[in-house]
Amino acid sequence: MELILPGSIPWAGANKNMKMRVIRKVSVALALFAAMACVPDDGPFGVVSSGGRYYIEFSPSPATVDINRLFDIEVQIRAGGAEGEILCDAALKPDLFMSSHGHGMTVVPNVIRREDCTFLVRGMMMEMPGLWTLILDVERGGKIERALFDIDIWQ
Ligand SMILES: [Cu+2]
Repeated sequence: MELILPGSIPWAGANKNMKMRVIRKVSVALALFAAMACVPDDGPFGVVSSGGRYYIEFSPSPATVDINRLFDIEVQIRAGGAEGEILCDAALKPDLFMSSHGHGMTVVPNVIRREDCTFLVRGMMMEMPGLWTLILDVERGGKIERALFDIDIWQ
């Protein structure tokens, strides 16, 4: 399986509830500025995948994610860009990783594909405050493309 690794990551959005913020790696200031410019509070947060073929977006549920508490995400995989059609022949593999500590989650989430080809990922968890990376790998046609979202979570 060929894995296409990500290049630059477009900024996804910002969560104004001050519990969790999805940020761009390069500029928190830009994220805060964009938040003032009426970016949706709880997502969806979207990026173009590493190979450029997909637009992958997610929304957390509940919108306010707490440390050490299970939450779900809804994921849509679109062809091309944010206005592209939702793909029904792609597989999703989600993960959460805390790179500064070198560990992931202590739980294994359950990936459910719905009839409308969106995904419900049940049972994700961030066990501690800090910077996490949400990894959404999309497998389609023998290739994997990756979307990364930095998530800063605090108490
Ligand atoms: Cu950690």
